Amino acid sequence: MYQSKLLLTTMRESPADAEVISHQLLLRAGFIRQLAAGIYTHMPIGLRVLRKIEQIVRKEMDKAGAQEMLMPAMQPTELWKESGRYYVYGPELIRLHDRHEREFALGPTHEEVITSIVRNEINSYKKLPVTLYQIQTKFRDERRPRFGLLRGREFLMKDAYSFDIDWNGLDQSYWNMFHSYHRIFNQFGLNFRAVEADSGTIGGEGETHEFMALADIGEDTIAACTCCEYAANIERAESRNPQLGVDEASTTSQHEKFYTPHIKTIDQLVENLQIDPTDIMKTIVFIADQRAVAVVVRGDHEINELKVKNYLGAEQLSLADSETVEMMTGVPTGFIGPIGLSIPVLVDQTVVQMYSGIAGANETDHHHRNINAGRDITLDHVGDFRNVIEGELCSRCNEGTLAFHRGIEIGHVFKLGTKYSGQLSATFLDSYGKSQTMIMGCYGIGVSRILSAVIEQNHDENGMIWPSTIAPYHVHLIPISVKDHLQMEVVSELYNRLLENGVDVLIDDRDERPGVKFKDSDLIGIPIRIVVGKDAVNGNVEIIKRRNNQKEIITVNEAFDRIIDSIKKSD
Ligand code: 9G3
Repeated sequence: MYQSKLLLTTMRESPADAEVISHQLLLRAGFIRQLAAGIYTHMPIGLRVLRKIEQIVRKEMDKAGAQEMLMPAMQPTELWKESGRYYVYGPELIRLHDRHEREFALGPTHEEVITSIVRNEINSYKKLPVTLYQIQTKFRDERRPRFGLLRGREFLMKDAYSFDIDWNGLDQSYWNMFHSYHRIFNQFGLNFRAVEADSGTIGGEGETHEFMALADIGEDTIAACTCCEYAANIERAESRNPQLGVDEASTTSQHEKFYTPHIKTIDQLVENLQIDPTDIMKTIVFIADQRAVAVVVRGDHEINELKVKNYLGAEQLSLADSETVEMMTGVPTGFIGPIGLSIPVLVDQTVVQMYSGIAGANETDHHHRNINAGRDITLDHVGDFRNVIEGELCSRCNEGTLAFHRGIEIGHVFKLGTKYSGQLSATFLDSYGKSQTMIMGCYGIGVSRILSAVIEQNHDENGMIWPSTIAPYHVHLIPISVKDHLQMEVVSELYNRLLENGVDVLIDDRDERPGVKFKDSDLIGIPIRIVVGKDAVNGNVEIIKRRNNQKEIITVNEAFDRIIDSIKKSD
């Protein structure tokens, strides 16, 4: 491609509203242009990367035995009423009416659509299992789109759906997809982790994993063991509680109430009583589906609302405000405690081991001390209700500890079970002729989000650094003077040889100063640069590797061989 022809406008400065480096570089390098908040055009050079990402995804999906299809973006909302999700999603689900006043949703995902197709096409176990996928635009009206392609309102997703006759079949489909995801993300050169995740609103009975590209600006926090493979989204991560010696638990005196005027918060307790947060049994009241529940964790721990919600199987969970607390328990906030409460009490397993704790006495200006959890608290509900803390022991192996990382979710795989096939009656006749419900899984990759994740992990102060597998071009061929016939001879001869060997080449044939060309070349991050200058007369050119800025004077033939080799090694 000749750069004088390519629609490519680079910018020296990045727009103020671009907060993260990937968003800044995508704009400055002319890869994307914003049409509206969270809605972007992929310009020609950006689309080349997007298409290469798609092709790698497609190749691995096909290798995994999945079949590609393309579903509509416009979905009749009747399907969402059938699945019961029509009322679950609010303004994020974009709805419209056609000319006949029929209501449609712009597809944010396609569980309902794919299940409605498969239920019509498959009715025998002989046609199962099947995994179907598409690479298609999704619409989600995010309240706060930001970070460019990382959180858009219209974006490209690969979404796959598997249908099996039983749970064992789903297990095979799930791990088949799981391993193909590793192959895909490795080809992008991404530093990623597959982490145990929470199946969230999509529900489904099974396990689920998120694929996280490690990046400081990532919205998710993951806990990964320093020794073994364990890694989990903080939403569900567990740690191993060090077992306290039993003898301490029996040596404390009876718990007693004592006067604590206006001492309401953890800090005030610590300040006034000269104690440590680990001595406190922090009790917080939540409203779970309109019912009040109290949750007790140690003073230095944070309550994990998702763990509480999942334990209760609640649809909604929110912190109770102080009026509600007073109304529900008769006790003012700040003096709530686990002993003698009229509402259910969920006690974190770490609290159960405490033998001389301090907590609100459920009476204004009073607390209890010397609380021995095993002796003094009704332990109807004991579980893991807290966030893990960095450095805690791994719950899976015996030597590792948990390290925290920020991550960008680039993939998500779910075991859905019969959540959709049940609701939409996707059934089949088994080998005994008995009607059974298909067992489903679903598997997503944020295709357009990959561009940003790769840039976040591969850039320097001069711009992007693309791995050759998805670079917009493999080689940037730069003549120093386009008016010098010899230089242009060498350029076009090398260009044609490379093109014949399937190498993607961009020639910077603009009549610009070398400095301008080199700055632009650094910005768009093409992995190999070949500069053709005065030394061409001796048959020499300069090769520059974008990743480590390694430079070398070599002959044109050596340059050709180096380029072919490096693409084969694929970076
Ligand atoms: C909606 C809206 C937003 C959504 C969903 C539904 C996320 C929704 C979860 C998934 C699960 C999997 C198949 C590919 C992999 C991910 N945001 N999810 O279901 F109506 Cl507005 O999309 N879907």
